[in-house]
Amino acid sequence: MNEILVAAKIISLEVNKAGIGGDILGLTGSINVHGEEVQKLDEFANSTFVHILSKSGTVCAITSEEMEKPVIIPEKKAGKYVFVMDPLDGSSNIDVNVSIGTIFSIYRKITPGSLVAETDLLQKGADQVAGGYIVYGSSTMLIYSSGSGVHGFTLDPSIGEFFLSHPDMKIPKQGNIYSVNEGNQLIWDSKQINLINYFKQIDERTKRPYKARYIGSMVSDFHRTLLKGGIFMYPKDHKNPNGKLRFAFEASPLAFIVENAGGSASTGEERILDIVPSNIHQCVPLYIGSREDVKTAESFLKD
Ligand code: FDP
Repeated sequence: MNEILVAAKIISLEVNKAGIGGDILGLTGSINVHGEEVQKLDEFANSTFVHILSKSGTVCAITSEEMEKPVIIPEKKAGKYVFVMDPLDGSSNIDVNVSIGTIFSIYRKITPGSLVAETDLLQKGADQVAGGYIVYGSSTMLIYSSGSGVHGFTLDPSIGEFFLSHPDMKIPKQGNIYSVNEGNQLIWDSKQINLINYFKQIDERTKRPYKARYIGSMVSDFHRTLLKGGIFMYPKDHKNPNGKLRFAFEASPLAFIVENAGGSASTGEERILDIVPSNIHQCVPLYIGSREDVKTAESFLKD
């Protein structure tokens, strides 16, 4: 956790001065494994985490949304954990001064011996040792869980330390906000359209109509959902039959957080944390947030 905090402070500083002092905004010119243009800050965040963690003696492998293949740490410096990250989520918001973040998961190496096997890298979401995220927003916050409660820490930039500001966070049982890229409506199936229409209907008892909020940085949309309740969705559509969000780097760590805060996360048909991915870059549809709202989504989406 200490190594993660050091990386977070370095990235936070860089994000806060983006636009001045150096050439850090904009594209690198390369395309990542998901076919997305890589921003300079994506690359900076990725290499900062890899650099710090690979020398920490605590991890044996690092997988990242920005790297096609895992980094395997040489045996001499390897530890017993696998670190999984989306180093800078919400890339399309970097250049417009909107909150972005880092999402991470930590798994224990499960195979004996020094070799890192595929089964170490492709573990069930529920087997995380810890999951969390850092949001670089109006303040920089770390939210994490190691399986007993969710705790939030805010960076005091004047002394460079994180302080416990949000102990034992709980998500409201039901919210009144839905969060989804509604521009995709014409490529959704009818179940998804019916679900959104349900949230828009008027019914005082169930707090409808819900408000619509969509930042387009999952980490920021999720942070609001955790604090205020409601549901964040990235459904499957005709363009992305498995959704757009990555299981290991985005869905699973946030599912771990939300469940530990009393909420739930589902593909619409199954619990996210029950999934064992078949490759490190696998995508899943995602419905995450207040328990009652995710239940409502599932009732529309299950056959
Ligand atoms: P981005 O492409 O900007 O990196 O995972 C990627 C992500 O952002 C999420 O942070 C965000 O919720 C989603 O994609 C936004 O996708 P759309 O632009 O398709 O809505």
